[in-house]
Amino acid sequence: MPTTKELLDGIKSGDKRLLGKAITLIESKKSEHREQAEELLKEILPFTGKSIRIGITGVPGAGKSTFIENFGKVALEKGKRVAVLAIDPSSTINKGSILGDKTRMEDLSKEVNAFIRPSPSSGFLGGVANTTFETMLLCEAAGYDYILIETVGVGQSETLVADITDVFLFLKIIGGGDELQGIKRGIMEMVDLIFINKVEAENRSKAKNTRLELIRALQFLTPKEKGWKIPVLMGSALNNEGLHEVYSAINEFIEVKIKSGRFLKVRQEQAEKRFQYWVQEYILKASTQNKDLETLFEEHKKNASGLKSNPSSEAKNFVQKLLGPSI
Ligand SMILES: Nc1nc2c(ncn2[C@@H]2O[C@H](COP(=O)(O)OP(=O)(O)O)[C@@H](O)[C@H]2O)c(=O)[nH]1
Ligand SMILES: [Mg+2]
Repeated sequence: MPTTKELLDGIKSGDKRLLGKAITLIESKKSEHREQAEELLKEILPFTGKSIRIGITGVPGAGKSTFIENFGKVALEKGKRVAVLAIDPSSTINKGSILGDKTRMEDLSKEVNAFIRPSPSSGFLGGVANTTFETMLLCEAAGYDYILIETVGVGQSETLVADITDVFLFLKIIGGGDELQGIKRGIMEMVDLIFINKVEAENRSKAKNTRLELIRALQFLTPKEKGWKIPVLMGSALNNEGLHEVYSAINEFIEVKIKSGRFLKVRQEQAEKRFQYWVQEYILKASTQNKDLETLFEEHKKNASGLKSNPSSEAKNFVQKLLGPSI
């Protein structure tokens, strides 16, 4: 592993190879790597925070990767630099799907001003989201203006991505049953922008109906950001239609957030959540750092799994022994 200084200089000078190595360091579970990762994160912090962090969700096959490929090109045309990250829960199971995505972003992955990094293929979702958050900071320090995070439209990963991004885009396709499924799934509370994708000549009028249905349904919801009416845009990622409108809408939304002071406030709230995540992580780690504690931890865990004792009281008893009776 290169030294922290080599990684820092490499990241700041736009060296993709060293950025890749730094991300691998962040994703590593080894404690010596974690120490160096913490050191590097401290060094890069002054160079972070300047990008726009965009989360993109939608059911598998909705066209997220195709959208990212062509939306990325729109941003490149405007002289911006684009980084693409992914959180794909299925990758922890079949370790395969991300490869499909890389092939979908073939052009973008060849661009000098674009960087694509698939989701780590191991670890629980919470952890994946955390490494993605830190990977985002590295990409920001490397000077990428837009960080696009693709996730799959399944509950937990959507919430996690909404929790680390500035704007959350829902890619919807028409047909295939109930148009308002997204609303039922409660995703609308998290969404800032909707793009109806795969709208081509043969389904344009149906798409217009879907758009009106969504606009009507959105009237009953309080948007996340005051003064922002969630736009329902439509087009075709494959045919590069409607992507410029999405680009403008995203920038307009960020302006609204900056003017209202919410941009910074939300980032502060998100950093708090990351802090809480790490407190849990370090307490858990401390719980098994020596033989005695580990035995105690296992004992209480066994009581809980023995179903004869309530898990929360076992946890409380254990943490009281770890941190003292003040709990
Ligand atoms: N007709 C049409 N097909 C599209 C469009 N966007 C994506 N696709 C196709 O839909 C399939 C899934 O696309 P992909 O980007 O992998 O979806 P993801 O699973 O959401 O990332 C691929 O065959 C794409 O070529 C579109 O706008 N129109
Ligand atoms: Mg994809």
